[in-house]
Amino acid sequence: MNALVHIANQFHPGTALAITPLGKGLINDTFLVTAAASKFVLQRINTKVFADPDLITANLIIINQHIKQKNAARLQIPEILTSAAGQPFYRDDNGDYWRAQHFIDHTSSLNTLGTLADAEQTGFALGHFHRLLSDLNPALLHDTLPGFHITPGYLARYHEIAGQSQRRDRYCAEIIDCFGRIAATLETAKQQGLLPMRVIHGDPKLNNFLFDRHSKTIVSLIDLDTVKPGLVHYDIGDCLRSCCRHPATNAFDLEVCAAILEHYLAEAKTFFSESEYDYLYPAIQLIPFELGLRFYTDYLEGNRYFKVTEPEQNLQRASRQFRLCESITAQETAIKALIDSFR
Ligand code: ADP
Ligand code: GN1
Ligand code: MG
Repeated sequence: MNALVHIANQFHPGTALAITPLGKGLINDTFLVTAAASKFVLQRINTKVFADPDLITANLIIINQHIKQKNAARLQIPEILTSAAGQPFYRDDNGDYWRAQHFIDHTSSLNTLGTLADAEQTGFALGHFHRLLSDLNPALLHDTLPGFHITPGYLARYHEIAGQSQRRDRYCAEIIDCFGRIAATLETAKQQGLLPMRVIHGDPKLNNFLFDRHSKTIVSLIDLDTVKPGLVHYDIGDCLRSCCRHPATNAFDLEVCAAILEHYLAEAKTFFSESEYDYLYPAIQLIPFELGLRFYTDYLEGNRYFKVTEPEQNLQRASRQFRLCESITAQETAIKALIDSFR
């Protein structure tokens, strides 16, 4: 605790009253610091995952400036705090990289959707985020996590590890054998010039949207470490897989999907191309498969990437994503019809 107070003091000297863990992140460590007159968010960036956190900070500064100059922006992103040494980060004696951000007060993040109105808000907010950044040249941003969302890369890694690991789960192995054929769908379309590189969030799962407690509207999108050039399809697939999975059955909820997509596309239609519509279904199917593959490979490797509280947790997480992918596949015709109704 003393070490944390010392670190918090680098951003807000002398006044930390309480420091409590925040969120359920699987990569970084996040804390809420309560000071006498304000609150702020303190995060230790996992440098085993993000090898060069300075790149994250540089991207955040660029997108913050870009969004700020828009008159009609309906989303804010948290401001980065400067340390006593005048830097947007602090390196502690262990070499750990810490950063601090303004706390956006009177907001909540949801782990499961409450109402369809929440789903509509989520679709709108992701579409608005993409729209606000649609005129920012993605080449200006750094690649903070090379290989992120490149499914063929995860599949190749899985095959490498599966050959060496003592562990094996029959269901997961069969799903990967069956769905491995879809792994390259988005990357091939990208290489063929069918899908353009844009500025993406990278991790727009439900609990990274902040809802205003009173109006129930989304006021901010947070957890911006993976903002970088990429396909908006990674984001759409990731948002839908996190919002549409029924927690008990792992079934894909078409009604929630409809609410999100309708409101996403109402924003995104200003920049969306025909082939971007064509690849919506493949993305919705691919991203849960990809996440299942990432969780399962990490389980085989001994849980080195995603935090776990017990050794089989990444296996359970993988199974849930694979069940979701199966449910999406079973509803392919209905999902495609829904997408066509929005063109
Ligand atoms: P993690 O990588 O741990 O998911 P996040 O940046 O998503 O890190 O933060 C975890 C949680 O902390 C969020 O889900 C949200 O509830 C809260 N939070 C993070 N940053 C802010 C902020 N700037 N303002 C208000 N709440 C925040
Ligand atoms: C990781 O740490 P968190 O929960 O924000 C992961 C995402 C996964 C998510 C699954 C950089 O994000 O890709 O979708 O876990 N982030 C990274 O819960 O790998
Ligand atoms: Mg988060």
